[in-house]
Amino acid sequence: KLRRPFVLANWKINMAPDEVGPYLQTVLPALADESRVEVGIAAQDLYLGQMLAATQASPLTIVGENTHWEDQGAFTGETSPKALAQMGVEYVLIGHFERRKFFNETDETVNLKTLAALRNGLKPIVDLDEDLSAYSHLAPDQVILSQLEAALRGVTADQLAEITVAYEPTWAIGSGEAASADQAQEAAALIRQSLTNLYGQDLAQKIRILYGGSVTPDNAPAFFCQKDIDGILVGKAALDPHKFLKLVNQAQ
Ligand code: G2H
Repeated sequence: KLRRPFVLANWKINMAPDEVGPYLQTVLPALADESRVEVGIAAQDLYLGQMLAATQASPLTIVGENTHWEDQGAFTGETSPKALAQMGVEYVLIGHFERRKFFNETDETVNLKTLAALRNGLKPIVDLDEDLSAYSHLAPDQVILSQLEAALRGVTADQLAEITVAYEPTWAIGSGEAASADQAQEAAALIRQSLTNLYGQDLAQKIRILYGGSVTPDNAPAFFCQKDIDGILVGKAALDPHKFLKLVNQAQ
């Protein structure tokens, strides 16, 4: 397969400190020789050090949930992309729909953060959300494509290979109502076409596009079957390590 599937849990600010160890103890042995699929967990900064230490001999990838766009300086309360990279974090989520909605992230800050991640050797997972309310004057496909173009402004062809795109229709997140696999495939195909227009077909074919929004072990197989969907970004269902492993096993 041209693109290795990616199953990514997004813990958000769930999970108590004393739950992190037991969760990893459940998941890590089952992943010991997993090479068919890339498996990651995005967790709040507080837990990253502990998780990196626990997963040193494991294929599990540790992902940051956010980064600032400056490498260092007087930005109290923010997370330095340079520090994330030096800690050994490999990927960082950028522009998750909750960041856009609750923390005023804009296309411009998403772009700055994407460039900051790349500059520091972190792989950005760029989230595109389909927030129909904020863009009611535009068609949904234009919403995601304008977000994609804005996020990638200044990203070179060489850098594009480091990027993963996540498509999360706002109305499907945490609502229990996932997009249909067909709807998600349509959006993913549109994103890939746009990547082709911007960077050419060879590169666009290599970029992974994830679907996120109320994914469960019941609906995941339909997403994995889609031609342009290369993985899933999972919130709620992944808080249960057994469900998370089930999703990993379903990946194809
Ligand atoms: C969307 C998703 C994970 P959930 O935020 O990013 O969460 O699976 O709970 O809809």
